[in-house]
Amino acid sequence: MLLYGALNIKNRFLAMYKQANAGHVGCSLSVTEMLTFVRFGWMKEDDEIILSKGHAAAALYSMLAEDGTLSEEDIKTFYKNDTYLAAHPPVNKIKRIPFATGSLGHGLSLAAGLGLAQKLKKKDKQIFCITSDGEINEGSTWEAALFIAHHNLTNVIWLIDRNKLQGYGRTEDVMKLEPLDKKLEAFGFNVLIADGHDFEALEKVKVESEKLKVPTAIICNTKKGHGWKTYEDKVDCHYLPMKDDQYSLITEEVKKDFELRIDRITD
Ligand SMILES: Cc1ncc(C[n+]2csc(CCOP(=O)(O)OP(=O)(O)O)c2C)c(N)n1
Repeated sequence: MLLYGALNIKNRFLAMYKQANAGHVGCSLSVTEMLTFVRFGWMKEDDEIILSKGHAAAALYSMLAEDGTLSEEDIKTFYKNDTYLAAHPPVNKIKRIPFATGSLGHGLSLAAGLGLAQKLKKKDKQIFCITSDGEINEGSTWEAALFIAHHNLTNVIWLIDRNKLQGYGRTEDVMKLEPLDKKLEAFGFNVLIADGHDFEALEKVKVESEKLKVPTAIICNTKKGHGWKTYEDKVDCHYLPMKDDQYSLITEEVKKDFELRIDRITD
C-alpha cells in the first residue's frame, strides 16, 4: 500500500540524514509521495524514472531500498567515504538511476532524449521525470519543453514538485514562474494539477493523463518539509540538518500524519 511505502521511505531517509548530519531534509519530504506514487502506483517495470532534483537523493535511495534495488546495508553507507550513495545520484552505479542528476535543469532534457529514442525504436517505455520548481528557472528546462512538445513525446511524463520554495527564497520572489500552467500550455503541454502529497489526487491525474494525446506536465502542489511542523514551508528546511530533538519530533510527526491518513481511509 502506497501509504505504508511512503512511511517506510520517509523513516529510512530521515535516519540516513540524521546519521550523516546532512541537509536537504525538506526537499525529500516534499517529493516522497510523488516518488512513491510513480514507483509503486504508476510505472511499469521497464519504465524509467529520473529525479532531476538530485539533491533529494536520499528519498530516491530510500525508495530504491523499498523496492529491493538497494539493500539496507547499502543504505548505511549514505554520505560515507567511498560510497556510491553520495549526496547526489551517481551515473552507472545503481540500477534505476540512468543519469547523474543534481546539477539542476538537466533532468528534463535527459528525459526528452530517452523519450525520443524510445519513440524512434517504437518501444512503449515511459519516462517519468520529476523536476523541482526552482530548476524551471534554468533555460535548459524550457528548451527540453520545446523539444518534447515538438516531437510530441507523449511517453515523457513530467511531474513538477511545486513547493514554491527554492534554496534561498520563494520561487515567486527569486524568479517568477506564475502563471506556470498557462506557460506550459503555451509550450504545447496538457497541464494537470494535483496535490502532490495525496495519492488519490495523483491517481486521478494518472488516469487523466492516459487519455491525452499530447505531452503531459503535472504540477504537483506540495509543501517543502511536509510533516516537519517546525520548518514546513520554510526556507530553512532546505539546508538545515536535524538536531537530536528535531529528529525525534519529526519522526513522531511523520508517524502521526500517517495515522491520520490511515484513519481517513478506514473511516
Ligand atoms: C545548476 C545548479 N545550480 C545551483 C545548484 C545548488 N542548489 C541545490 S538545491 C538548489 C535550489 C533548490 O530549490 P528547488 O530547485 O526548487 O528544489 P526543492 O525546493 O524542491 O528542493 C540549488 C540552487 C544546483 N544544484 N544546480
